[in-house]
Amino acid sequence: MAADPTPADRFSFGLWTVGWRANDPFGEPTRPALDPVESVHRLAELGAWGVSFHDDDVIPFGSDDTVREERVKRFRKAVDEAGLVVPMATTNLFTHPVFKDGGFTSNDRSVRRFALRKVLRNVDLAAELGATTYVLWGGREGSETDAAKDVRAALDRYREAMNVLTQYVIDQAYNVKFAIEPKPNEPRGDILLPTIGHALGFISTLEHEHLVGLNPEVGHEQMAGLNFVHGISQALWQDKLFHIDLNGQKGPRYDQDLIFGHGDLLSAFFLVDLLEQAGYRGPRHFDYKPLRTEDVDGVWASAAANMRTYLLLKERAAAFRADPDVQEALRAAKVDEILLPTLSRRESVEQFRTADADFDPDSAGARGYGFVRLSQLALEHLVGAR
Ligand SMILES: [Mn+2]
Repeated sequence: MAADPTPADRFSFGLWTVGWRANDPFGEPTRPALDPVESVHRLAELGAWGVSFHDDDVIPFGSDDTVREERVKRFRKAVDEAGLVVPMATTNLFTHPVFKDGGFTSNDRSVRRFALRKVLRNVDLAAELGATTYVLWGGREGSETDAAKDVRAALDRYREAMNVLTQYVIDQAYNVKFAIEPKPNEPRGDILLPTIGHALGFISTLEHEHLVGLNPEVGHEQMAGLNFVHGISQALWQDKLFHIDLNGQKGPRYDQDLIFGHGDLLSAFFLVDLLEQAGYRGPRHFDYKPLRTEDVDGVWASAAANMRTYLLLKERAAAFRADPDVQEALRAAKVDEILLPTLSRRESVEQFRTADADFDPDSAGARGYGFVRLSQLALEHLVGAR
């Protein structure tokens, strides 16, 4: 069975995940606040490699410079002592009431200016702590009523913010790239840049688009009923998978933030298979919430479960790929034939149009592809039946 996690696996956690006190819209917190210093040490002991943070996770909103410096120093010392890295940082533009109509796209210009300054300040801290990815989750960028938001103008303002931020990291010579995290809804009724596809389209309009990619989250795409493996495939195909948020979700409903694999397990299997096959080198970042029913011991059990599930799926996916029966089934299903260009090299369109005179659509239409056999082989490897 899978080995224990090590820093070589590049597992990272947000401070806000294990630190979530399990307050939900209907209930109070069920757990005490965790000291970020303790979280850092516990995550390192469990085999994690990195820790990420929102500005407000480390420095309480509204802190003066003295408190800010003291908190940053304390966090940095813990990270160094624990031997962790800080691969990613992000900004909280959603908790304080000032952001109730968004940060970058609030109708109120003074709020937009405040939000952008808050991000710039934390980008400085991210660079100082060595983070190379800066995530932007615009959870409050959106609306509940289409009467209230000029979406075309809001996208102009979103783009303006991204252009300012990318120009800033260029001017400061920071080794920082931005990763947009799409989500369809929650907390806003409808969030701007709701899916991987919307975000990719938006990024293509930016001044410094090479500095902006994606941080897709399993549950966010699945909330929209979309295939996460397909979305990640396209992000990889466009060299835009800068970071990834792993968790679990059971279809289109509220954002469940379950442990990775504890939602759509078959999709998680194919996701790990894809990331490993594609040679994705970024962090395997868990953005989940320990169940509200758990005590602090349960928090650490859930952190360990995320990493163990990934490693088990990685082992199962490798066994699937190595199985001669699978390799034969892949060939029979012509899975590798899609690698061949549809037109031959130097085949002109004129030649092409008159080629294949003997092709019989009826017999091609009658042939089975054998995808069921492949799918069942994958399932059998996943459950350990092979
Ligand atoms: Mn996330």
